[in-house]
This record gives sequence, structure tokens and C-alpha cells, in this order.
Amino acid sequence: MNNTFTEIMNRRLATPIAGVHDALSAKLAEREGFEALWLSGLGLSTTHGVRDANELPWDQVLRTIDYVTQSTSVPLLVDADTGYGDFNTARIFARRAKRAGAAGVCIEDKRYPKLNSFAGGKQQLDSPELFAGKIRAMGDATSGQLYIVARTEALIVGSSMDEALLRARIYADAGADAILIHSKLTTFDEIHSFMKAWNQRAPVIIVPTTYDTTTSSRYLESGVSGVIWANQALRASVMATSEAYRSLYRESSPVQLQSKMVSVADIFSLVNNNELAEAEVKYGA
Ligand code: SPV
Ligand code: MG
Repeated sequence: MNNTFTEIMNRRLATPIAGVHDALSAKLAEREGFEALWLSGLGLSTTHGVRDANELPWDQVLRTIDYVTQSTSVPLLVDADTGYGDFNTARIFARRAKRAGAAGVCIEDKRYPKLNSFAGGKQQLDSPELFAGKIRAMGDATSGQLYIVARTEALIVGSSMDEALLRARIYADAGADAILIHSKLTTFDEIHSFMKAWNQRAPVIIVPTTYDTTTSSRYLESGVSGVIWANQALRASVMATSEAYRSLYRESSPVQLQSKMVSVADIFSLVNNNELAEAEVKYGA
């Protein structure tokens, strides 16, 4: 029996969470042992050829939640950006995400339309009161049956640590189950300070995209609950896919690639083709 997302968060063991962007990446992450998944807004946008700036309609996010949760059995935390507008879109999305099988939804306190945290450009926050309303609306719409993560981008937009802590407190008081604190420093310093001052008031999730050389023992010692590897597999897959196309185009042959590809049988087994063959014997005419 898999641990629920609540159990994973409550044990505060810096559990690695795999960033995924479709059902295939989700299956591969689960197969390698990840206990929880993050449906990345950046990953999902990129795989649809659009920017992580609310260019992808949210029904596409809901469809992907459905495919991912049909294909995996570990809890899925969904990156829902700002909740796609106001409290109303946030609560409708939360209800539908739960129905599609999500274990949790994360929303961030940036102004809609958001920009990826590392994209530069104008990064503006909503007021904490407005954001707290979204959190309350999501909680009421899902009767406490969906894990709600409130992400503050205070440090991303250059606000103070006090502002980040104040916002996190307001969000926890509004009913958020956990806080995601994001930082764009290349060191762990900001997160370390946040964790000390936060004093385990609610579980915390981090996303070490820029401070990725930190040793994993520091995550554990800090008391964070989850560590999201948001985009590393996406970046690795861009490199592997480019290499494959480059080689095929140049050589007009897959011979050079043989040692870097799985077999067609492996692809079939990923989507359980055997089951269909057995069903054909049982039910086919
Ligand atoms: C995502 O994966 O879309 C995230 C994490 O929100 S980050 O890109 O680091 O902001
Ligand atoms: Mg995102």
C-alpha cells in the first residue's frame, strides 16, 4: 500500500518528489521508486510547445492529471500556477483536479497570468488576503479531501524573509496543508533561514532548481517534507531526444543509437500490451 500524500508530508523526511509532464514520465518516475509526483507547469507547457505563462488552457492540465493518475499509483501533486485567475477558477480547478485523481494541488501567490519563477520579466504578487481567499475557496470546494499546498513567491520577487514568513503564516491560517517556499539563490541559505524561523508550523516543500548542488543531508536536517526535482528529467529528455534525432538524421540509420534505446517490446510493456492480448483471447470474437 502506497503512503498517502499527507503521510509523506507529515513525516518530514525530505522525500524526493519527481517532476513529471505526462503519463510516460510519471510511469518512469514511479518505476524508479519515487513515492510522489509533481505535475510541473513548466514541463506540461514545454511539452505542448508553449511558455510557462498560463498559455496552456487548464482543461489540458485536467486531462493530463487524468492520464497520469490512470497510469500510476503514487500520489500526484499538481502545479496549478495561480489557480488560473481568481478564487472561483481556483476552486473549480481544485474540485475537478480531485475528481481526476490528484492527491493535492499547489497554487502560488503570483498575479495571473504568471511567469515561470526563473523567466525574469515582471514578477508580481497578489495581496496575501486575496490569495488566502483562494485557499479557503479551494478547501471549501473539496471538503478537506484534497491536499492544498500554498506556494509563496515572496523571495522570488525580491521581498524580505519577513514578508515570506508573514505570507506563509497567513496561508497556513487560511487552511493550506503545507507551504512551498521557492528561492532563486544558488545556495541553501534562504531556505535554511526560512525553516529555522518557520519552526515546523506546517509541512514545507522546496524546489532546489538553482541550489541543486546542496547535499541532500541538508534538506533532511532542515526538516522539509518534500523536495521536488521539477525539471531535471525534462531537461535530460530534451538532450536524449535531440541526440537521437541528430544521429538518425546524420546516419539515416539507428545503428549508432542501439545501446541508447529501449526495445519496442519495452515500450509495449510500459503500457501493458500483454493485458490486451489476454483480453483479446477472453473477449474477442
Ligand atoms: C514547475 O515545475 O512548473 C514549477 C517549479 O513551478 S519552477 O519551474 O522551479 O518554478
Ligand atoms: Mg510551475
